[in-house]
Amino acid sequence: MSAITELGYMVIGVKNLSRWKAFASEILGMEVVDEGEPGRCYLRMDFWHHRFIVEEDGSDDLRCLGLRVAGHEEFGALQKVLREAGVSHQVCSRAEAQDRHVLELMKLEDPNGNPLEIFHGPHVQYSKPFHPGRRMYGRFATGDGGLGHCIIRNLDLAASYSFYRLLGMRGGIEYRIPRPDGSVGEALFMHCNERDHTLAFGIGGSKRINHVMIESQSFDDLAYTYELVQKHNIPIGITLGKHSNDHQYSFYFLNPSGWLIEYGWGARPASHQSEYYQEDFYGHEFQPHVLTPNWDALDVPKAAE
Ligand code: MBD
Ligand code: FE
Repeated sequence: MSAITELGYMVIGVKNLSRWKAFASEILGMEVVDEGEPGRCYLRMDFWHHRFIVEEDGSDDLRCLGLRVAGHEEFGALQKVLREAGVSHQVCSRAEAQDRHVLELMKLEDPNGNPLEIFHGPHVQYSKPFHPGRRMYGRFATGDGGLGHCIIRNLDLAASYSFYRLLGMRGGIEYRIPRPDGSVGEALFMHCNERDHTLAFGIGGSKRINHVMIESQSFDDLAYTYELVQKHNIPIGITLGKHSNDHQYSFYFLNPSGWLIEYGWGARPASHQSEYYQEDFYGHEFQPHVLTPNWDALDVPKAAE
């Protein structure tokens, strides 16, 4: 009744907005929308007003995730669930909701300190067909599966699991990866719709966000993006490979903020039953030498600064 239905939007903070605009359009194929607000642009992937709000705040990190519920009643029911569980949350003003282009909005934090916004009623613009920022063979796979998935900061897998269960998400430990020192690395994956996972925990770095996965409907867009990334010498953090949980064929590369974009194709739907794996099908070699590059030195399209 009160459950999250999708990862609807993300707010990201960046150091260099013009570089992000060029990267989002010319490498990722997203549509950049500038509404004249200083230090802000929007990125579209489909009919929604935006899937990303990009703000030039210098943080180069996730500002918040926008998690959708179905409607007004579900929004109210979730407030009750949070109140009864003692999770603090702030229901936002109409002006704050309007700033996100949604009908109703509340703000809270997960147990890892990741800022969340729960909303219903996104602004969807069917009069404005998606116009990719560069050539695409097909379209992004969004729809009922939301914008994609991301891996965010985790402090305690059990606490993350309980919190997102409260929000109506399902999932569990899906990878138990043996490490050379004999210990085992565990990663938690949670879903809320037919996308295999929407949020994952247990893999990370120093930022709130490790990566966001965006998925193409066409294999040709995966291959074309791979070629573009290589042509512009954008560092690849994890090589092409296929994941065991979502069966997605994907690769990971650095964005101008120094965290990763996973670009994928061909995922299977969520299985709704637990399974675990020790490794992927093939590929997905981690490239440990990939650190935040000097973006000035890369041959990446740069919008007029
Ligand atoms: C994923 O999407 C992912 O990013 C990792 C690290 C493992 C399985 C699926
Ligand atoms: Fe992923």
